[in-house]
Amino acid sequence: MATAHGAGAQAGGFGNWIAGFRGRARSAGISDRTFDAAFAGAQYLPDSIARDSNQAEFVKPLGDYMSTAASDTRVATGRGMTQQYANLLGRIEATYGVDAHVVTAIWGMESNYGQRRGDTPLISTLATLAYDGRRGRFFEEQLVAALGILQRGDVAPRNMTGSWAGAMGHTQFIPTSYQAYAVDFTGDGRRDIWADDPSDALASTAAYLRRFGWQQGQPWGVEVRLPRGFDFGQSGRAARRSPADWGQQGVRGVDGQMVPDYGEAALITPTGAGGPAFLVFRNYDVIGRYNNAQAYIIGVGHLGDRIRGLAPLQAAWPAGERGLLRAERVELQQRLTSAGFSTQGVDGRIGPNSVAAIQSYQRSQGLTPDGYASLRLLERLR
Ligand SMILES: [Ca+2]
Repeated sequence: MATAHGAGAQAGGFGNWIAGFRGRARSAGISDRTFDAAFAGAQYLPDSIARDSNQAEFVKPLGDYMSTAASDTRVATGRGMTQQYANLLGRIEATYGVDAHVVTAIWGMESNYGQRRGDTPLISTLATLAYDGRRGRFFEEQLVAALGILQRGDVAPRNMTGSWAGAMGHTQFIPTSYQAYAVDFTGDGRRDIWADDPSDALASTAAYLRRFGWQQGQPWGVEVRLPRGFDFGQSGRAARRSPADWGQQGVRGVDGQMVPDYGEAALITPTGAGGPAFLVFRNYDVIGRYNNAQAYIIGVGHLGDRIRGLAPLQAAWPAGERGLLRAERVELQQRLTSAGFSTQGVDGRIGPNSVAAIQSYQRSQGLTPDGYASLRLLERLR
């Protein structure tokens, strides 16, 4: 680990690492000419390492996350963008069959509509993280992809910038995703996701969602109301039924009507019985291919809905309650198992067995069996 080295030793080690990496890049088809142009002026960036190491696990309360993700300002700016770029977004929607408000929402989440595309030199960032980071292999793969992008001539080395973690452009593609999915929508032969003009970046995002099965006109999810005495054992991302089946269980839209048949849906309650409930459709999983964190998917989906003109959520998120850290999830599993509610293993991941164990425990305590691994539940078990 570099933390044991002095700064000078680090710089020297970095130079040696680049020299060794040249051979591996060559084997991956990168010419010396591309390599030299890319690494001219490349620097070790201690900030990237510090930020990567300090990415301490912090689980923001979902309500706090959502109030930023779909803040009034971000909604208003997004609506402005759909007007300013109505023509472009309309053509992208017609080409890829992905709803324009969802593309706009990803743009808002990833770079605040292009305002924060990242201005760190990408090759320096990726080389630093490949040399010195805790995920060296991953970043070396990204670095090779980035050199491939330069070799193809999509962007000049000086314009290839990104975030401290190597995500690039308006919608923050990592180099391997760019290589696989980015498109040239302007027709100039270059897939330019870095320029002020967001055309290629937004089209690339639509192409990506289409590739993973986006169904035009299908919502990501709809907020629902659950009937009194609802059996939470049916909830969870894996259990899919038709909206009509859910309707028979008493599940209704917040308008009191049956949820229209957009396809099979799972019922999720991200903060347990004490917060919003949603029926989520296939498009929920498609957004998850961008970033599979539940908060992110709901954030994008809801921001898109607000941009489209739909109302805020009706149910309130529970205030101030954060999610469990990994060590706490492990402890929860251990305590449930010792109390006679086996989670069938202790891995820190709250899967179906853990949910079932939580529900059994909740029933035994006369609590609503929503299976939600909350801090309060852990405290009760301590
Ligand atoms: Ca282009």
